[in-house]
Amino acid sequence: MVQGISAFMVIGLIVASVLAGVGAGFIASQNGGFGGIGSTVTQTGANGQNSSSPYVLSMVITTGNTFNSTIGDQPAFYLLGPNGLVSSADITLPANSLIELVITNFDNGGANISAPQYANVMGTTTGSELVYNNTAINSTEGPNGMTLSGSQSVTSLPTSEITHTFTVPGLSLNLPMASDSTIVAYFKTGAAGSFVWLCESACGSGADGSQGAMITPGWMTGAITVG
Ligand SMILES: [Cu+2]
Repeated sequence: MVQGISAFMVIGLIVASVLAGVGAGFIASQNGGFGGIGSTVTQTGANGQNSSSPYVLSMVITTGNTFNSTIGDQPAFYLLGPNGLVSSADITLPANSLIELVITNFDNGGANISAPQYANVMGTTTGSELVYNNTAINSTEGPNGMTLSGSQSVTSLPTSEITHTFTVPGLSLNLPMASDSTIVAYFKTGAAGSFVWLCESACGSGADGSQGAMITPGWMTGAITVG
């Protein structure tokens, strides 16, 4: 009986520790940091009203993914879930919600964007995106370059620095990604619906780079279900 009570108390301590950890994540998220993975935390504010932290969508762009024996390696977007990387072919987001999108890009190759507008950050709540650890931009720093200290808020990127974009035309969202960098951006979903996400930087195969990964769900395009 005594042992049973002890075990119960240990479980209680573990639960309390987890809750404390979630609280810390909420604070970091409000400061523009990394809040967690696919989590929504509801807190009660000082005014007694509930407020929610963003729903966090974490993505990773890797290289060295074998597309097939003819084309070879292609870059790909993945979702970062609780058990590791999973396909980005189908993304689900809550409706009418603030989304914190974190994309970590391990690709250092450049690719031409399909139109100049895709160098601009579009559709975020702040009109900007935060860029972290962009070694490529640091190395080409000049009169129009950027000096990064922790992170920098940008409204566009030099076209020569862009390796991929995360673009959702139906949400008017465009997030340019520079080499070897992480971005954090915030946007809001509206009513339930189905959307397409894609990359507007010609990083695929074929003569103009628009084939292969560029047109294959789970690589450089996919579906977003808001609901
Ligand atoms: Cu791409």
